[in-house]
Amino acid sequence: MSKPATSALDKKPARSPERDAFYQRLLRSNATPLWEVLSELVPALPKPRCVPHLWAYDEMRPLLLESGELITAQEAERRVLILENPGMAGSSHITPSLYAGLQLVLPGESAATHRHAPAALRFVIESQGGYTAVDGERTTMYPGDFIVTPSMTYHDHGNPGEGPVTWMDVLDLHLVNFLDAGFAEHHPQETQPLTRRDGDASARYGANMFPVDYKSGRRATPVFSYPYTRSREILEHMHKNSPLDACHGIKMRFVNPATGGPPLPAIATFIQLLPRGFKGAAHRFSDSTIFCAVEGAGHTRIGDTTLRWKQHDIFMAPSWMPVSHESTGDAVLFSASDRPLQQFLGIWREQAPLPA
Ligand code: 1HN
Repeated sequence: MSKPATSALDKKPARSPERDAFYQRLLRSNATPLWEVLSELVPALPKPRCVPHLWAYDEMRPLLLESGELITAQEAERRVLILENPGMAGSSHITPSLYAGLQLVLPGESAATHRHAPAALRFVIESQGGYTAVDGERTTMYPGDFIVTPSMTYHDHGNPGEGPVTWMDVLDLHLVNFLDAGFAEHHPQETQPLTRRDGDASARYGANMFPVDYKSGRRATPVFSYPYTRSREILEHMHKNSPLDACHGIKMRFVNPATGGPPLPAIATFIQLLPRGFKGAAHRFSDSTIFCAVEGAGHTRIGDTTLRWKQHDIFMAPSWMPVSHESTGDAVLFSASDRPLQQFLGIWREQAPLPA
């Protein structure tokens, strides 16, 4: 009988007292046999430690508000509840590469200006007049807005409005720390001076025109904010004027208008409409993904787990597990993953739809 064309690298050689004694001696020379660890180092398929999980906003919001009674934004630097994947408890991971948290800024509060090597995105959940300032420009936050803070840009937040301001933060800090390339510092002023007026970046770079002398010095998008009013309008337009994708419904990718690539070098972001009664086909992808329900309700099957979500819930799907979405009413999902990094490395994979 001939061997199959491919076979997994998961066979381990037998152990013996002589071999074990040799392995022990190797350790003293800071060496170890590859054949004992090969299958873990080079798995035949992804073996995610992360598990599918959902954080219900109904459960998280009271906890977030409770944190607001215990600590000020000022004392905390950032008042955030980290969303920890139960499969990677204690490590501040929501996916193998990404960190996510829920941040609260109460009326009258501000969070001091700082900058750091990790890039961040905010996905706004509640805001009546909250703002984030990036590189000398303030952006007012509205629910559903997607806002970026590129690596090493000074940023601060504030809430001069009425109710609490909350959003989801996603940062690529684990990638930065893995590379031992983390740097961070405060701005000399708690609130950075404003050098451009609200809307400047969007006027300069977000209108299908660029200043003629624009030089792209960095890979991150020069547009800080992707307002939900616009993305929702586009989803509606696409829904009326193009067929639904069997897996994704109507799904759009946010872009850096200077490159056509992702808004941040290592993080891709998407927004998708699952029209009322949508029953999506199963598919899988190698980028573990964070989802946030912007509108509506539905459920997502991830492997053997069914996660029921409604507006403002956050959930994650680990690498390569079959995913299928269903919506009850019209629903909108925002999502984020390390896809650009995997694509840069040439390792990103997708099967969409999965063969039945
Ligand atoms: C950070 O700077 C923010 O600026 C939020 O709002 C979360 C988590 C880790 C490190 C820096 C922010 C963060 C963070």
